[in-house]
Amino acid sequence: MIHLLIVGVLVVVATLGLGLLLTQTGILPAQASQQAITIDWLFDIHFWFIAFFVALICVIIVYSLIVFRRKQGEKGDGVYMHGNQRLEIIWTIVPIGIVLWMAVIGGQTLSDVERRDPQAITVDVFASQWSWRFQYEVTTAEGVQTAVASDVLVLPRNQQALLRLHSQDVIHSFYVPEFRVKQDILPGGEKYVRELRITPNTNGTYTVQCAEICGQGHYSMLAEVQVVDGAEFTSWLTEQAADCNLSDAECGLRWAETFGCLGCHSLDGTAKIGPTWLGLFGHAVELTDGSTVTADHNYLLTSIVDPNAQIVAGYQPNVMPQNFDELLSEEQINQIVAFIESLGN
Ligand code: HEC
Ligand SMILES: [Cu+2]
Repeated sequence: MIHLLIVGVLVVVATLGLGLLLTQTGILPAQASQQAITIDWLFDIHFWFIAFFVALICVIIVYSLIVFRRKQGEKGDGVYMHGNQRLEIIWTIVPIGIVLWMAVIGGQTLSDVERRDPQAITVDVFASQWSWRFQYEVTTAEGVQTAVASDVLVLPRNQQALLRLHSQDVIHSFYVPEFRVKQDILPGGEKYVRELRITPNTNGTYTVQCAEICGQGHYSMLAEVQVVDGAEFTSWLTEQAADCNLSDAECGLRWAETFGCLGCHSLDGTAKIGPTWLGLFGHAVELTDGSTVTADHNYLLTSIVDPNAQIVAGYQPNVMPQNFDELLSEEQINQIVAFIESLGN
């Protein structure tokens, strides 16, 4: 009886220590969405169960090892016990009850996390090796429907965002640890578009990281996420929807940012996944077939709309996306070329 009491007390103490360590010491990232609160609630319940069972098992083992060890002069094995029906019924019923209850709260949490808000704003997310593009539908003051593309995901606080996830090549995965929720992104067109709902509740800057190995540049597939006040979001969107009224080269830089070119091309001479744009225009480029061409206006244009036509020596074909002639307008492509030309000498 005294053994039972000591083990009981030790289990309670160990459970408390381990449980508090797991739930109170901030081993999870900060919470920045409504969904994160719900998911962490479920997490904490699991942490407490884990703490209890680890404590139960470890305390009994360690206690037995020490207290019931074979003492000097003792002979033979311990007494075997079998066939305790009452115990067997208890250790069958109790775990079944726990598992069923966890299934119920798991289901409730899932439906809570996926709850649909009819007021949700929609953002189309385009993942490709190895960049992110976010597209918003906007109606301008003149009543014209237009799309805004951005390389930063800006979301208003306390409003549900419905992300529609598209992949242009392989399987990617959308994951912002502070939002907790995660969703794989499948190629294959509209039929395979997956949805993810997030209600950010804390202003700040976060990072979306691809959570599915997707090729040699997977590690670099990151994008910034900004959660801002509703009013700030609206003015940001309006500003983005306005036509680019800067110089051609400046607009070109803007498109190169929003369409993810700068994930692969540097502006400072360093090689990334693709060649740098610094000092490219007007200079000789060596190609994989051994020939040399001058990077003139036409060469740049072709490199963008038909990248496989000429492959730069030391690089692979099919790494640069092949669909920029569909994604970008002719004007946008010309502005990007103007921007690359401005980096020429
Ligand atoms: C996933 C990485 C990636 C992205 C994104 C990407 N490129 Fe490339 N790009 C490459 C690679 C790799 C090469 C070299 C192989 C080749 O010639 O196709 C290249 C080559 C080029 C070249 C020829 C460079 C030279 O030194 O001759 C130009 C111009 C270019 N890209 C423009 C763009 C533009 C504009 C965008 C965005 C609209 C873009 N790229 C997006 C990977 C990328
Ligand atoms: Cu990816």
